[in-house]
Amino acid sequence: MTTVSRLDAGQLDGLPGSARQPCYDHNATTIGVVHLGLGAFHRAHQAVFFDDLLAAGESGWAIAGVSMRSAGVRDQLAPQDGLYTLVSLDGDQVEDRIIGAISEALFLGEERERVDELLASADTKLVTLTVTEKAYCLASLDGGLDFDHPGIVHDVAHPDTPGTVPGLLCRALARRRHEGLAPPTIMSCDNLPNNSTRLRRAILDFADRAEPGLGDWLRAEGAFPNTMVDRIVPRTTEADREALATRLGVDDHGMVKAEPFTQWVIEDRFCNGRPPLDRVGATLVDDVEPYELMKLRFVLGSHSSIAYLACLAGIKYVHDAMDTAIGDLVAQMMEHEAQPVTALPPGFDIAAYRATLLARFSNAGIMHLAAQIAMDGSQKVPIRLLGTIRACIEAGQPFDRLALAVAAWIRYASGTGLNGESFDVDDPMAAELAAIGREAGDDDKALLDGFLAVPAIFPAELSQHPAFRDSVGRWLLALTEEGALACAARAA
Ligand code: CS2
Repeated sequence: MTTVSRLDAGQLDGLPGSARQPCYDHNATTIGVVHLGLGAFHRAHQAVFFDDLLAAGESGWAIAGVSMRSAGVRDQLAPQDGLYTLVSLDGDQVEDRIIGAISEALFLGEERERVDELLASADTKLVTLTVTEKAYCLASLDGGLDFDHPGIVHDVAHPDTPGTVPGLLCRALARRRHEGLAPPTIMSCDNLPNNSTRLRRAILDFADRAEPGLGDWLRAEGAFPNTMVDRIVPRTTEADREALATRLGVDDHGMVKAEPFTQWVIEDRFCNGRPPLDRVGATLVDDVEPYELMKLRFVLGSHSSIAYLACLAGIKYVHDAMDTAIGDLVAQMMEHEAQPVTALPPGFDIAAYRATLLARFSNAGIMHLAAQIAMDGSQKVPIRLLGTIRACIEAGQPFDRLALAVAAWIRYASGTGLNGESFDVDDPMAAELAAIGREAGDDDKALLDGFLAVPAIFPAELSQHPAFRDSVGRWLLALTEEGALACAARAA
């Protein structure tokens, strides 16, 4: 392999013409956004919109990215001036783009003082987050802050060194209030419905407990716009980095890869400046909910269905699964089970949206691992599959294809596949669910009863619903007897 040096600002001019580069003066920008959760999705999605904004002359919207839990991404980006390559893949088409929007990459555990300074800065007008819902420390999906959460217990007792998102933001907000500064707009970009509303609940609960008056000040002065974010961003591999090094002649430790499709729908509600993201392709709306439901029920429900059936069928990549009956199944599932119960945005072309989505899943260029999507099923299945099934039941609509996907997840999460193979289930509840699987052994009825008895996943209205139990139970048995592809073909 040619000798390559690390990507940094000094090399931008020398990169091969194939690499699209920042077309603005990095030094002339000001940090206006603090982002918590410096993962691949942020770097392939929001940061790209802000890079376009900076290129459009809006120089006050550079980003300081903060990793909350580890120094890994900071150590990747800081030595290369926050620069990284976004590799966009569509079949055999590859586009390399150097993103410069992240001016600083920080790790809270080692750079708290700088993080505090940025959160309290008058230049900081927006805080965005991709930290996953677990980091909100909510007692339940629709509940308030969990004051028994170990991190919250710590932050209440040690307000000067908070480690949780609610604790960290409340400390910064209290400082801004004391210094007479307006709060920044706080915008979640996590994959869940009413994302910023849920985050607002966690922050207000902490504020009410931590400092008299802070919560009411936030209720009066703050803004927490909900958002829907969409871009498939598979995990980057060493082979991806080596291919990039061959193309550009640089070793980019912070590269990310993604599909070309990207969508950002934002509730048009800001309290401290308004980033003109609609100038660079984002959609500013009054009501995000229809877009959230579409994302949840069409994109994520299909993704999880593909993931579990593919894993049971021994298929590694999403695009390969789309070439089998699994692709037919999700096409029919979207049209005949998700669509009849989902209120769409006015005038929305749902047939075109479904066709685009099937093409996105079939994109062989991104090499999306089914196992990556299969992670955290105990958190994902309730909102991606069970929510749609509940809507179908309420509307008297069929949900047999969705029930097959639920049965596939149960079999997968049991830890033992259809041929007795073991799955390395990456899930906060993996141990509990594997224990149910072991207890059930080869008895599919016992496996069904064991899983449906977990209230954190299956609410009583489902676990005690005869048609739901019957449909999932029949598919569990059929998966054992016929296999995943035969079931997908029969259900499609
Ligand atoms: C995927 C999502 O890993 C997963 O759970 O379903 O990351 C999905 O690729 C994105 O939300 C698409 O916008």
